[in-house]
Amino acid sequence: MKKLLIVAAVAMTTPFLANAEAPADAMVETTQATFTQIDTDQDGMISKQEASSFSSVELMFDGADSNQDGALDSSEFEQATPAEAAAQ
Ligand SMILES: [Ca+2]
Ligand SMILES: [Ca+2]
Repeated sequence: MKKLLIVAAVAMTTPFLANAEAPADAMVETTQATFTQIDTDQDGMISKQEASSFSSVELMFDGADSNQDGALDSSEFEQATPAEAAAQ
């Protein structure tokens, strides 16, 4: 019982601790989680069609596609996504 409470407490406070102590790591984790969410077919690339379901991603798509291949890979997405945008 006590252990369960501790796990629950850690689960609730970890995002805040991560933001305070390691903003870069927290940002990458959030961005990757967002990337996975947008990459609905899980092929490791965000196509323009996938991005069209997320207006904020669609808007930055062309600017983020630095190699102009019509899809965003995770590094393109990370570079183009500030932490605040990834959290939305
Ligand atoms: Ca995809
Ligand atoms: Ca690309």
